[in-house]
Amino acid sequence: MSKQSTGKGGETHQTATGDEPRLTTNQGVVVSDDQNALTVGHRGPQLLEDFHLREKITHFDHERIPERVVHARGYGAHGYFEPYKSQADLTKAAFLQNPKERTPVFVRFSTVAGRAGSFDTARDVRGFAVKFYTSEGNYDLVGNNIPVFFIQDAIKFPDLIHSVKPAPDRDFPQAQSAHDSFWDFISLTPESTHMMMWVMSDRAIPRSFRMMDGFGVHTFRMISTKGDVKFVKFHWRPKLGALSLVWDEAVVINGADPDFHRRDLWSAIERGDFPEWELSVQAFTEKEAEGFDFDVLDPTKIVPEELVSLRPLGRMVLDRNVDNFFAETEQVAFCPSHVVPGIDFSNDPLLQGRLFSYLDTQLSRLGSPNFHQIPINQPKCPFANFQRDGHMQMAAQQGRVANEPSSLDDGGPREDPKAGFTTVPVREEGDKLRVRPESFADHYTQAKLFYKSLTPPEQKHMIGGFAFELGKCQALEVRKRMLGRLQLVDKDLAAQVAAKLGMEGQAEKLKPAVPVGDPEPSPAVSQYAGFEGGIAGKKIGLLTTNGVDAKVLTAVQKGAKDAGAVVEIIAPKVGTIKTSQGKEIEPDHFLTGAPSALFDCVVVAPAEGSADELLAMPQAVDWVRMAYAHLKVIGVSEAAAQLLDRAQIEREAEGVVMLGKPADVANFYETASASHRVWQREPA
Ligand code: HDD
Repeated sequence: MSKQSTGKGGETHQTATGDEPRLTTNQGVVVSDDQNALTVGHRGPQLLEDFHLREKITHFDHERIPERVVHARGYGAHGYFEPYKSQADLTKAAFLQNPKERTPVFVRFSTVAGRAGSFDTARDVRGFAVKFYTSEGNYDLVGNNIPVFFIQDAIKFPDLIHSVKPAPDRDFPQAQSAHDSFWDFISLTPESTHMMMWVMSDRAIPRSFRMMDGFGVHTFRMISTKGDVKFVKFHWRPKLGALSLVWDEAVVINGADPDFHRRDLWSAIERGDFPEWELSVQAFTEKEAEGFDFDVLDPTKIVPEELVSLRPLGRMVLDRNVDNFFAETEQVAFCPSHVVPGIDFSNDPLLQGRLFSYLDTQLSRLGSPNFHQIPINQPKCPFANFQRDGHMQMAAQQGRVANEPSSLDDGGPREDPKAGFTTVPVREEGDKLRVRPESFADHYTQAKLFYKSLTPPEQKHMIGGFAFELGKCQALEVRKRMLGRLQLVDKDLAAQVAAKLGMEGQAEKLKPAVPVGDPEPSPAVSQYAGFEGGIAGKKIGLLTTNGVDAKVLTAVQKGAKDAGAVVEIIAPKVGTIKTSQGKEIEPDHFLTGAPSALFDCVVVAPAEGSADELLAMPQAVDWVRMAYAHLKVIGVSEAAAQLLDRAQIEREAEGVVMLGKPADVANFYETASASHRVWQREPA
């Protein structure tokens, strides 16, 4: 028996009413039926002449472009930069002159190793790339959240990245460095030692993009309006402070919300809580640099802030989410070679290699030398030259002349020696050589400086980081070599990592190329040494049940609002609940969908008499237990005290605040503000 279809797309058919634009092909032809392909009869073969079907499917087939070879997973937002005052004595860059002039920016944060579909809270360096659309052309400051790098010469970049990426035969592990080829490469590359201290520290598991430092890493140059030249190092510092997750929390979040960081940034901007950073530089002369006991051209070195202090230049605010992720965040093309008059490069060999690599990568990724015409990449100032044609040329340039000099077309663009970009005329001479400067040879002194400058909890986390990663590295000789490197940094650090690996006394004996110094600590590199308190930008999870005490709820919400934080409500089940005063509220989460790892501090306050409902749920006990293990401040109403008992947490434990009455909520906030986490609770 033959079946008959309606031929009209059934219930999904939504035809135009006249108010909305009509659905058309890319040629503008109105489509009459977008539900069914053109067939012969009701159940017959499809026809090649169905141009709408072919156009639609062909476009779909080509929707993906090659993802970035590194920094594939990222998230971006728009905003602005404004200088505090004119910085003319340091740089003539137009965007740093007028405090009344806002320069639009686009920022993309990223992880390095994972693919575009990997997860957000992997242990990894974070990219921090800023495009300033200045009145003198686009300036890209393409940095990271860590101020040093793994290697000193760009020629090693492909090896570094191949070592961290999934093994080519089996295509795992994904988005992580805890595996043999990475640690083998690192242990054979002593210059990476300083960077590895940072990557094994809390810096590699940031709490939020909004709570991350950024660094230009290399030494650049700035040129003042008078022509004076200085070396500079760029620093971004977040208003909310540079804060991190604890490792186990990061692991849980990867499963519970792989989009944790992008959701966090997007939501903050949507609710009008605009993240902000201060841009500073360390500025010093070439002469001063000669006096430092490290080479400022070596990207594995910081300039300690005790040596050259930060000079604040201005602030950046991110206040607008993208309209379209692909068009903007995916297609944005950053190149360290995009500089403006007043900013110039140094001879850092890593930077010099990058100046080539990024333009090349954009050509392959975006498929055309016209990638600057994509709206997100276009300068917002006028731009004109005689470059023509190429794939996806969007401009229809006019006139018969496409060259200069030319006497046939007087109106064409011409160079301007006064306003144009000029390179600092640095004198260079020497033999052509493939060498590593001897001034780059000290790989351990600054690694030691970093370790010495951390607070005890931070040191403990780093030891845990090394032990975890090396524990995943199966090659014994690699572990021994790495322990040998750590011994050169700090004997106690090496011993503690070795103890965790059960490898006491097995470190390989290694000799540094030059004697290791004994540096003074630099508290500025610690995230928590100077913690000033507060919970602005953080998230409080309130676990409750139907009938929640309206007074407690209001007190928790008010406390959060006053502190610039937000509260999310978690109920045992999906669906609306009522407060004790009968008001209906829509919880943000249901319990199994929102482990406490997603929140910075938690409150457990079930409705009067409904603690049993939570007690009956193992997830609720886990929720509290996990919050405790992740060193979070926990507020507990009397009704929920039994949950603490069930989770084997003492009521008097550090960071546990009993909420006998709504007024105790103030105490909860005071405790939560005092310290980023309850470090005293960490196991010895
Ligand atoms: Fe890189 C992307 C940062 C060294 C080659 N890099 C990329 C991004 C950031 C950085 C933030 C993502 C930009 C975006 O969001 O689109 N890279 C750094 C920093 C480095 C560094 C701070 C050292 C100080 N990179 C580096 C070297 C090379 C590259 C030495 C090559 C020789 N990087 C690339 C690239 C990428 C890239 C392959 C991939 C996608 C892209 O450029 O646009 O060209």
